[in-house]
Amino acid sequence: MANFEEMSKQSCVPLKPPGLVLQYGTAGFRTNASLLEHVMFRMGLLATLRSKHTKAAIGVMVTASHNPEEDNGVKLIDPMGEMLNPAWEVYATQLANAELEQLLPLLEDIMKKEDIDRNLAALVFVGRDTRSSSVSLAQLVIDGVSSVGGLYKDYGLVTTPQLHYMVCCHNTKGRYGEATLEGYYSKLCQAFIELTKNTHNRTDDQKHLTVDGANGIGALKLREMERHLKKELQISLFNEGQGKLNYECGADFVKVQQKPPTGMNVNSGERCCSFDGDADRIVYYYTDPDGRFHLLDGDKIATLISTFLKELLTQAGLNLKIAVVQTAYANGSSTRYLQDTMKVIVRCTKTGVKHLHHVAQEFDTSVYFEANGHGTVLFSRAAEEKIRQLTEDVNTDDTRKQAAILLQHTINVINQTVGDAISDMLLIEAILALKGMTVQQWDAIYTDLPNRQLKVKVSDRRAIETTDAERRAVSPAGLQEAIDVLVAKYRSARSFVRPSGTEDVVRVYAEADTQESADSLAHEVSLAVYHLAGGVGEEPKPLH
Ligand code: NG1
Ligand code: ZN
Repeated sequence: MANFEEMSKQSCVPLKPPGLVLQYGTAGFRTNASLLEHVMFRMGLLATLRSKHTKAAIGVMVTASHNPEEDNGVKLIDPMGEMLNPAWEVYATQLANAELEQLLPLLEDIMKKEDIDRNLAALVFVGRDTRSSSVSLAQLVIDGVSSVGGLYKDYGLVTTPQLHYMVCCHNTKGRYGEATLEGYYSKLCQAFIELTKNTHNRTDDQKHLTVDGANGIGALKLREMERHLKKELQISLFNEGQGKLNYECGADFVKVQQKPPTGMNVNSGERCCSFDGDADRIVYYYTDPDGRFHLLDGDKIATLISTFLKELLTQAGLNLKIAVVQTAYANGSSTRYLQDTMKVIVRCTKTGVKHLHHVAQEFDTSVYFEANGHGTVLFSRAAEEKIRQLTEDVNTDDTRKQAAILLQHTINVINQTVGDAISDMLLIEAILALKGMTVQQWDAIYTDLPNRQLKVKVSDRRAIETTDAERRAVSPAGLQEAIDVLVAKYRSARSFVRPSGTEDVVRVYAEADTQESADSLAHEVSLAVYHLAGGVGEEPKPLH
């Protein structure tokens, strides 16, 4: 720790703004970029300790995803490319909030508790998004790593899922792929080309996709990847960075506003998609000849992918359990379709991909998606092995073998470490090509229940506590009863409230048989929250 002690004496260590308290939440630390210098340095320190503890490379990604350009944030990535272990989130919060003189004792304390050998080597992979603040903030992460003698590899501009991928590749000694951008592009694109190779008569229309890059890193990386696609996918890219990051564009804007992004030509009937600011979310959409907007969100994506996988597993004659993992925000129609028509296992978890990822790991094959478009597919080791064996089995018939080969390519096109807009896009495009399906046909698999999301400001959002995967409120007293009474007034209705993990608000979700009912229910529930959970500011106003 010699260097660190030197640095703190020389006051090179960025100071914590007085009184600032931050929490390592579902998306790591996230706030205005000007408040994050000390956090970055300290996450460099923590990543170094984590690397020594796990004897593996650890990732640190500097991004605030879909939040405004003025914000920034940081997330740590564990050895297999997964989110940071929850026990270490506690250390992250302690380090971020410690006063300077507490830092060294705190590091000593972590090393003691976790039995870390300080003489071990450490390696930290650093990546950043396109925010103007990200260059200097990523440098502070590196300074933190170096101050305690850790080694680092600076990947510069990468999407969040690309950094997760690099960490996994490195720590599996290349079994997952090569830990370079070239390695990432060639693995995913080769799998895409193999998947689409035998699709007949694909027209130029079917090969064409309009993409909204949210003016962020995803746009840059798509451009880099383009030549690997060998014209099998022809992309018209908009919002490449000439406009402001996430401003009136990107997956979050499109999902929440339920309208197309600005800065993009949306021609009637054409298949379009939007990435978010760090390219770990994707949503699809099109407009019909009447100018009506149709959104295909994470639930529609999960349905398309799980249908495809179930068909292939059946054709391959493989007896592997398939599950879809959702959150309370999943549209009720999607859950019903998956359970009743598709007959797959459906599980509901708390909001936040780490919860979905965790439950997904229980099954042979699982598709997990948040309605906002963050999600991926996981295959257990045993499932991957069975598929691989079948591709090599000389005694099996052609149908089974062909299905196994397609499953193999599907595994390779997917980024199993985390939701990945680029990888999800390639998988969706391949499925549509293989099925000869239009975006309209995909949309018609089931009809979404009209829904509405609102936010309510309260004095302390922790007043709301929930249970049953956030679908029921247990406090404050009387709130759930009030919601039950309101829901009973509408047809096919459902509503729940929960404190946001990333904003200082309570989120309200409602769905019902018509948009008017959904809007009105959401409003009535907002009022109940306002009155029973300490609302501040003006009383929520009706939408119409
Ligand atoms: P919060 O603010 O806790 O609702 C939001 C999203 C999550 C997740 C996180 C992390 C909704 C309703 N919530 O969380 O799904 O993506 O941000 O970015 O979309
Ligand atoms: Zn994101």
